[in-house]
Amino acid sequence: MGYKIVVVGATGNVGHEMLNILAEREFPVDEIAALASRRSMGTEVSFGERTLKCQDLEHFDFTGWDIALFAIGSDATKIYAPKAASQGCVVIDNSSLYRYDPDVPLVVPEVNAEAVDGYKKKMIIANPNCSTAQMVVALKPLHDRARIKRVVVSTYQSVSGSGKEAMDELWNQTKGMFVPGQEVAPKVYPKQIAFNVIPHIDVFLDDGSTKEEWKMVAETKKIMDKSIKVTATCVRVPVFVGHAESINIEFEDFLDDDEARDILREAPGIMVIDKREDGGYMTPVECVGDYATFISRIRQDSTIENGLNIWCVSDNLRKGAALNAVQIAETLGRRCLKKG
Ligand code: 2RA
Repeated sequence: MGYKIVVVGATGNVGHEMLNILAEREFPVDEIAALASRRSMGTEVSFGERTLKCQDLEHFDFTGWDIALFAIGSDATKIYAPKAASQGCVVIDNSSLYRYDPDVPLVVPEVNAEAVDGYKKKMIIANPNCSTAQMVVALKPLHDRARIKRVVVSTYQSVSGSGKEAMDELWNQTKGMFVPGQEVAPKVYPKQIAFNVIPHIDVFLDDGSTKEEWKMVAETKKIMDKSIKVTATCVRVPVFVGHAESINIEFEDFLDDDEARDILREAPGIMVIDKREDGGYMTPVECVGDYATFISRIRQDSTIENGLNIWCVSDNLRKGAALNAVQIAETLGRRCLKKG
């Protein structure tokens, strides 16, 4: 006895990955529906060996469906998530719309799986921002051992985080650099992304930070511990898939790098690739398609009493979005929606 699953936004980067991962992990699916906007109605998407034809989200009735994985923008989510919830279908939402709602659990199963138990309040569970998800997976085991006081993180975020149009812009802009007359002006991004880095993701806030940076602060506090101080600088880089992060951590208690490495090696969802030699670390192009959050460059920060530096890399479409959403569904099934 399995679940009736809906994937909303099935034609986008994350929606595609949700279908792939549901199939890869053999999630117990009795029935599955792929939904998209009216203009994408009829579009075929893969679910393992099967091909699904996208149905129209606007007229879909969620009654009798168990879980809906949402991978659409906040504006559309605002319309359809409450509709699905009111029809008895639990929504796992990848947009930022509900992440900061005190009545909606914000969940990374390796960190706060028990939070899914609170789904009944709104029948909605929120998926964190991609840059937050990989970071809290890395921080949680270290926090449990030596209590984190402060985190300083710089991110190197791939263009797939902005969607397919951004990936096309990077590709065409890069090609255009070498073919006279085929230059491609910035459109998705305010400046050239090819052979460049852009210290600006999402909108600017009054204090000079960006909303992407604010998300990492607010979400880390909600998922892990509101006492942790976080400051972030989020940067877009000319990489197609895979986010990387340089994370500086200050603890309450001393934690040496060898012990930290041992702790991380045993922690859920983490793969440590950390040798002090050429190539002894993970890079974004190598993480694509993997489930793991990779940790490298583990070393003491001797400029403060209890400091550590780490390098963290993960597939932003997987652990950063689709995989985490499917893991939430798995956790929800185990803890709250037992079948059969
Ligand atoms: C980005 N985190 O990388 C944002 C949304 N996926 O663009």
